[in-house]
Amino acid sequence: KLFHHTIVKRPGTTYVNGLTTSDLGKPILEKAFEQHDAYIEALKKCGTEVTVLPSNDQFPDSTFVEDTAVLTPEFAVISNPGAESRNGEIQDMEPAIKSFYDKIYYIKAPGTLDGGDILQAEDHFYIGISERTNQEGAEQLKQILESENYKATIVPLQKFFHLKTGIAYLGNQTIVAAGEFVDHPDFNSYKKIIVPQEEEYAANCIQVNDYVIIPAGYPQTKQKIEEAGYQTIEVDTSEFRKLDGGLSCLSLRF
Ligand code: CIR
Repeated sequence: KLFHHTIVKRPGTTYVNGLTTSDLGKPILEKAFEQHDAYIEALKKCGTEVTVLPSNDQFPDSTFVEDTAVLTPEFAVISNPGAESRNGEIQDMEPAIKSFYDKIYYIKAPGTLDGGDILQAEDHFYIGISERTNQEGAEQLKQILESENYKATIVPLQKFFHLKTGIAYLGNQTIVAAGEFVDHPDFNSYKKIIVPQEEEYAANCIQVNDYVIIPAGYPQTKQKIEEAGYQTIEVDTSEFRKLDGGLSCLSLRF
């Protein structure tokens, strides 16, 4: 699979007021800006053309663009974010997505869905049911995907925030799995790179063309991914982690 484009959105000055369940403290804004710059550089190094959208201070969490859409080579699905304070983010994203896609579907209320709950492994999508994505939203997406000849499996989450908080797909039938996904029956047919519990955050990594971008500071996971034959790029995401954000959340890749 080849990714040509990525979309990111600058964090704004209200970023520090975003939603979080972690107790890691307030993000340091300057550092978040620097880390975001480095993230963009990594996406460029992977060979993608990066569209950088301006920040919008009305939405503190809007740098986490992944939650606003599900993109495939053929069509886009605009999500319906499950957090009240984030729902309006889709209005900013729509024009950007329309500039790349003619065919656009929408998740509609009462269905809610965050893109962070959607994992694509070749032609098979996994749709997590979480605090943000409800059964109705998951079923709407499943129907859209099946009507476009993709496969879709709905996966209720036990503990993870989003599906992709605990799992990534690296191509070659290989997944990176942590916590509840290590022995999850839905993922048993894949080759697994297992993330040790103390490095759980590193399960949210992204394969972009010839590289796997991983968060900095998780040496065991880095080593395992390299031993599996991948080249890695480390990006420090400490200030995004403070708001429950991982590497995947910061971009849309297509
Ligand atoms: C939120 O609570 O919505 C943001 N602070 C973090 C979103 C992270 N997104 C993701 O995992 N896809």
